[in-house]
This record gives sequence, C-alpha cells and structure tokens, in this order.
Amino acid sequence: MAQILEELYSRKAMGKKSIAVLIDPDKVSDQASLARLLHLCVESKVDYFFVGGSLITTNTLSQVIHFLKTNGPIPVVLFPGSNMHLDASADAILFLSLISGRNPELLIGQHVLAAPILRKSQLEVLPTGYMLVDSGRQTTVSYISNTTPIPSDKPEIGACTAMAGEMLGLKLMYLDAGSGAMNPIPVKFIHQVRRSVSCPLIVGGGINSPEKAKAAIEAGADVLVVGNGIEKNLSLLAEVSDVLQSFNSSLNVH
Ligand code: 1GP
Repeated sequence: MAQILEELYSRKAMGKKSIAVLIDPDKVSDQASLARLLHLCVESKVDYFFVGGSLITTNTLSQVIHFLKTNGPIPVVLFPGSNMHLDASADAILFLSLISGRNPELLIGQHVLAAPILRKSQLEVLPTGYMLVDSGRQTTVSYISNTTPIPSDKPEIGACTAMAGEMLGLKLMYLDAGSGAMNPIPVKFIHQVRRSVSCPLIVGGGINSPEKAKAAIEAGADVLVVGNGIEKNLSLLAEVSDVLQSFNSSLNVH
C-alpha cells in the first residue's frame, strides 16, 4: 500500500504543505528528551518523522524508531545514508538516488544491495531523487557521499536534474542544503525546480527561522524538513508549524 506517497500526492494536489522533523539518532541524548520532542511534534501537528542521516555513529536507530512508533501517531520514514541504516519497523523509506552527484554507489549501487531486503519488508518504498545544493560550506552529507553539490546560483542545473529524475520514474524530489547548512536553498532555486517537475518537492537544510520556512513554501516546497534548528531551539517547531498552518488554512483545507 502506497499510503504515504498517495498522501503526499493528494496534499500536493490541494496545495497543502507538510512538515517533517528530521531526527538524527546520534543527537538523541536520552529517552526523556525524545519523549519531550515527540510530544511537541504531536502538538505542532508534524506530519512525518524522517529518521537517519549520512553518518550515524551510535547504535540507537532501532531504539529511536521503536520509541516513536510505540508512543505516537506520526509516521516514521527512514532517511538512510547507506544500506546499513535500514530498519523494517519504520513505516517507509526514502529510497534516495543521489541524482545531483556522480557517485554510482549512491545512484544505484546501495539500492541493489537493499532491494531484496526491502522487498521482504513491509516498508513503503518512496523512490526519491535526492539533490544536494551548495550551502556555502562543505556539509557532512557532501563529504560522506563524495559528491559535489549543485551550485546554488545554478537553478537551471537543479531544474534539469529534477526533470531527468522524474523522467526516470522517481516519485519525489528532495532538495537538501545539508543538515545545519549555513544557507538554506535559495528561493529562486526552489522555484525553478518546482516549475520543472510535477511531483511533490521536499526541501530541507538550514531552515532555522519561520521566515525561511515561509520563503521555502511560497517558492513551492511541499514538504519542509527541519532538524538542526529544532535541536538548537525547540520553540522553532511551533513557529514553523504556525507558518504552515496559516498557509494551509488560507487554502481552506484541513
Ligand atoms: C538535512 O534536510 C535536512 O538533510 C534537515 O536539515 O538539519 O539543517 O534542518 P537541518
């Protein structure tokens, strides 16, 4: 059942925006803080959890997913850095092909290894074109992935890359400046990619203020991903959520 994908497409058709909170298992210090974050996410009407990252150094991925699944209603989507980051107890997986790069392992290699495991699991597979965009300094994801991000002042490269990804059959596009990015993805870049594809567009990296969240959704992001900003300042979550709620209520959809 393609539940999450269907939901994302129907929200996009209505113009409704969603919020995903990125949880890096390495940054979860203890169960009490995770419980606090979960409570806040439920209160703030967060739509999805993305759990993972390009580098996970602790062995807590499964524990974090188990906690989120057993204690709250928000769907858990794996955001894997490699096929070492699979966990069948999540709801879905962003099956990321790093189409902004030219590293064959992250375009198709890891996917071949993961495919038989995913086929046997109940995980909903979300075929996603993953595009890294330069944020002003090297991020963990660009280093670990051994790829060069798309220059942020070259939206036409982003647009053509997204188009090619969609033509290859990818169902979602994820524009990422990288966790903790110095600069989020420029509005012009998001806008040009938005106009080039019809699939839902996920945007994240460096969104650490309600103003940046508003700019990204007005430029055409369908799903905003917020991680690092919330780790530093929990109240950001309610502020970003307010931006989304007021945008969505202006559409008369709930
Ligand atoms: C990173 O898009 C996500 O892959 C979220 O980025 O942690 O900077 O919010 P932040």
